[in-house]
Amino acid sequence: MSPSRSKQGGRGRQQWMRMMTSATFLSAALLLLIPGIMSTESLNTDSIQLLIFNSISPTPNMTYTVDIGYRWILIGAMRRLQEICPDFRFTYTEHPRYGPFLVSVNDLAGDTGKHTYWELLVETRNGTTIRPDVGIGCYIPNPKETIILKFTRWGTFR
Ligand code: B12
Repeated sequence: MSPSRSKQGGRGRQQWMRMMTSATFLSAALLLLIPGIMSTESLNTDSIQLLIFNSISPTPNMTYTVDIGYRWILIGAMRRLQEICPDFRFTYTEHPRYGPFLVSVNDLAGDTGKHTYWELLVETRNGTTIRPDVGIGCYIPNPKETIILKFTRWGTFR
């Protein structure tokens, strides 16, 4: 093999190595990007509505729309809404057995002394309104549902 040919062969190998290194870096970068691109949040196109309704004193209703991810629980969607919408606020207490109990919405709080609370209702996709038998920590909204948070009074239970 002549010296010049061996030089060319060396250059070819160098080029090939450079190509391989770039390809490896490109694949690694793609692998890093894919989880971001494929995240539930960016893939989702589903949303729910939240209707805030005061049945005790006449106050304008408020309606919010929030995108939801796959099988988010309601409190998760409410937290998401609170993050992106400064108009929407809520507080809750944590019951040791039942989980989160919704106490206030947009600064209006239920009051045990006055027998007032925020009731959780859901207008389903077929138009019927249900009263879920679980709270905001357990209910999993379906896309396109309207969650109704209704400020109301309770009667006598026991
Ligand atoms: C009375 C009662 C209420 C009253 C409580 C008023 C009060 N301060 O006394 C009111 C009307 C506010 C209420 C509301 C709701 N309730 Co209720 N409630 C009951 C009931 C009938 C008795 C509770 C009780 O007094 N226990 C005796 C005391 C000594 O024990 P306690 O642990 O201290 O009781 C407290 C908790 O039960 C708490 N509480 C009551 N309801 C709920 C619901 C949730 C999700 C949480 C976290 C806490 C909680 O309030 C009680 C008083 O502080 C129970 C059923 C039962 N037989 O137990 C359902 C029950 C606890 N409620 C239930 C539900 C679903 C709700 C609602 C979500 C209904 C709705 N769709 O709006 C809402 C809560 C909405 C919110 N704001 O988060 C479910 C909870 C099931 C679950 N695993 O999530 C139960 C078990 C009834 C059922 N469907 O089977 N409730």
